[in-house]
Amino acid sequence: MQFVAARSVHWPKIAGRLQFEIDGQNTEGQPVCELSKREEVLTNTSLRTLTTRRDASSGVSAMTLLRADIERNDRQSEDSRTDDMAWIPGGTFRMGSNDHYPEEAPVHRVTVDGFWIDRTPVTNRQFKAFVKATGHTTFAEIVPDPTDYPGALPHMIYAGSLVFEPPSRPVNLRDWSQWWTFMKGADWRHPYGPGSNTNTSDNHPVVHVAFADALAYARWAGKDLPTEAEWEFAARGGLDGAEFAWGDEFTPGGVHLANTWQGEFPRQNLNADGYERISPVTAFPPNGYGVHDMIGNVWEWTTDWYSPKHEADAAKACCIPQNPRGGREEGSYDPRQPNIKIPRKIIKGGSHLCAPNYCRRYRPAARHAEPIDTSTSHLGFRCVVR
Ligand SMILES: [Cu+2]
Repeated sequence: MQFVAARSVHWPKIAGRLQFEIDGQNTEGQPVCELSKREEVLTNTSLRTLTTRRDASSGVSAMTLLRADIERNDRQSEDSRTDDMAWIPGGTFRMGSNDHYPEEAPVHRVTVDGFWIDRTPVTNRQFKAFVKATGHTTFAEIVPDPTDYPGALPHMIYAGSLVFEPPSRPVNLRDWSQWWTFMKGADWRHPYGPGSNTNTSDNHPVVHVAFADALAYARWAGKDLPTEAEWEFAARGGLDGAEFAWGDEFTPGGVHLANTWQGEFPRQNLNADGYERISPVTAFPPNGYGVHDMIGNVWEWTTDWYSPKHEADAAKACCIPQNPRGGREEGSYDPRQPNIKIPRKIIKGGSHLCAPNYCRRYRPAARHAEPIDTSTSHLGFRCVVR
């Protein structure tokens, strides 16, 4: 699989107009980009407004509230990694959910060994250190070779990444191209396009990273990316079978415990959680394992190939899958676009764009498919050590 060739997914002229049915459910992160007519870049003024708002320190009371309840794990002081990584003890848990989207079902038991996981998504500061040390160029920064895209019009060939921009008019919720723009010059250093930069957001999760970029970082750091089962086990924070990473109520006592979208997505952003866009990685309280931001803020890459549903629960305890690693690559292609063979990984956790009226994926069981060549303004990652 050539990553560069895979990128043709961004050029709809090749495959014809990339129309597809969303079989009864909306998915905010529809990965395939239809090139937008709008190529305007955010102005400095609007960026300043955004920056001011998202750095406003709210959610503090929520942190204080929950911190008291956090069960600290025993091994924290035993290893130098504990400053930035948490030990996840491993065990057997109920993975998935029968109560939401079909791809999360059925609930089935899975066993994972213990592992370390980053306490937060990888930040801009951390990614900057990686790029400085290795000279790594991310996928979004590479101008495609036109010969890889027969049929693509020259003006459509440019380096860029998918950026969320709220539409100015009412839109059809089934047409995600109304709020996603394949923006020229958008990359991890310029999360909202060329006019933006990450200088003011060192502590925000890095975004606009394709799967290969995340993996390259992990290797450099002597780590790996989590499997879906590991990720979900860690996100549950020891609350087996709970709806959310913090229990069964979305906003206990009216307090937001993750950066999601309040209001009618994608036009009305009520900002009740204190953040209009991405938030600093520790803005919200950690879960029971002392891990921040598993839910909301940005989606996170896992190593597993996507499968449209989970396997059935094992009939006997002896047959519970141990450290499962997902489906087969061939099974991960998007059936709605049979002529595009881009394998897709599972991403987890939902993002700041998940809204009750649109996409309720701010839960540990939720999952979504993302083509390996695709980067966006709401997708990052974190690492594990086994
Ligand atoms: Cu969502």
